[in-house]
Amino acid sequence: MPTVHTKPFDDQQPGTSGLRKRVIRFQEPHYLENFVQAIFSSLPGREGETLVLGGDGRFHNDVAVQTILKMAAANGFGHVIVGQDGILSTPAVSHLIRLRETFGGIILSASHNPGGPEGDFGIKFNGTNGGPAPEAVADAFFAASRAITSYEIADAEDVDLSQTGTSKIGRMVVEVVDPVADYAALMEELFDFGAIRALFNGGFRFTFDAMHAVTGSYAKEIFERRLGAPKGTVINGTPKPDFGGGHPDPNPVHAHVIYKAAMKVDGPDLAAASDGDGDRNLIVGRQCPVTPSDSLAVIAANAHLVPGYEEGLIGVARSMPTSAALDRVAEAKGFAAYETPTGWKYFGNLLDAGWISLCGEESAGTGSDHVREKDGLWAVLMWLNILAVRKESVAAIMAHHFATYGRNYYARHDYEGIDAEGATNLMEALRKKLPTLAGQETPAGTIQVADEFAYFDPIDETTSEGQGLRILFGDSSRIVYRLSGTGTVGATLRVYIERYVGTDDDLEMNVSDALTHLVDLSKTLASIERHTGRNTPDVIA
Ligand code: G16
Repeated sequence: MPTVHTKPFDDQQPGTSGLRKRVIRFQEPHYLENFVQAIFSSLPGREGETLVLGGDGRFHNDVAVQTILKMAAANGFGHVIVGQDGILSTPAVSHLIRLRETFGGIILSASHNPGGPEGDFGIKFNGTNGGPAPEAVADAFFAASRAITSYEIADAEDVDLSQTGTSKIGRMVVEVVDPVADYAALMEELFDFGAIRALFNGGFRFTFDAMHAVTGSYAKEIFERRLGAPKGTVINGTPKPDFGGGHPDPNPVHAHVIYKAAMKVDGPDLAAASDGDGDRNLIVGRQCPVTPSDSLAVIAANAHLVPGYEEGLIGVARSMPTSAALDRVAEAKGFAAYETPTGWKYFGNLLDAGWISLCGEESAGTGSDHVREKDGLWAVLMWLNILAVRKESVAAIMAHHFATYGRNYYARHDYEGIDAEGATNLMEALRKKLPTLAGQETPAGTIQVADEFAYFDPIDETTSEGQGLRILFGDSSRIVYRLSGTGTVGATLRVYIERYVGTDDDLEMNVSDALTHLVDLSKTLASIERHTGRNTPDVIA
């Protein structure tokens, strides 16, 4: 097996979710190979083991899959299960790892980031539990990438991935599988397909935007074939390497076609979308957008109506910047609630230990213990199943939810592509200021606590520092600042703004009106304009 000599690249530190860079960076000679070898070299006991491999089909997916197959063979793996045409959604990879009890898997995706030759590419490793490599393992990949001098790659022909079946590279078996079948079967186990079918038969109007990304084939199979939704329910359902020139981010801007349709008086009962690799979701009822944080809370409050969760939830978790709407449900229903840093990898231990059965993030990710990734189609099926049982509109369910638990008004302001040095300076200056802030009176209320979030993992007893700067007010309002770990150009400052109002307060305010004072304060407290040159965010999520 040929050994290829190489030199380290200095930018292969995984971020919030694996290594994400521009496609052109990944196309540089040895760049992908170095990182793959860094992964393999950091994983003892891989000899003869089985790996799952697939990606969201974005530009460079096909090339990278062939390279990784040859490297897996040269690195001693015995078997690779790969999705047909090299395609598997992120939750489907997680499921396959668990179903087939494999050593782990490699996912090729830059999630909701744009694709195509000018777009982004990414790679991450998921372990034997099906979840993203924990921080310490990702750090080991980075350390290995900095010390690399050579990599192993089999001298072999490309494998035909267009048909399911098995072939070999040297002694390693390559098994090409249908990307959809096992995942769809899992969904049938968790949800009441009969009830959802009856919902569609009763004239319920649903539209799903697959954004020319990986969920197209999954959504057509599940919604149109197995659940009997009318043909055409799934739009943009053909996966394309450049996502049809779009940006596969399921938000009101990029999924505007279904969003606008749902906001009309005669719009569909439910509009939904997923992202590049199928782990994020967007939920919009007729004239009723649902924030990811609220969606998570509603799912937690109603999960017992769904067969896979009818015994009730054990516990729940959310990432720190996610609104505390989930906590209100947990408190009322008597299950434990945990607060973790941003990144699905931090839920893994809690899920594996059986401490939580449901979790989610403000960044449009919701999931449960059925896999170890967030799962876009699962979230949509959750809503469909809940709607089928409750026989109410999304708006009625939301109104009832707020009337029961109160409402967490919430917005995330993103300042994108800002100068990295300015972003670091902003965070550093604010960090220094934190000790002086508690007790300060502001137009948004009195600051009670100002600190930097650190997470102590109760299972493996590790601590993750530096996970966001928090300004907390006495009425449960808060402002949180952190820098994104998924961007590929400059830095992105995320400012999360939240205000809780109780059930006897105004539950129907316009969100920006409800948050005005906090938004103004978020800008002055951190001197955003001085450090970034921007006074308004690029995106309000
Ligand atoms: C990834 C992670 C999520 C995280 C999100 C945003 O999602 O898996 O856990 O919440 O990035 O991270 P950041 O705020 O650092 O950009 P995805 O869907 O991009 O893989």
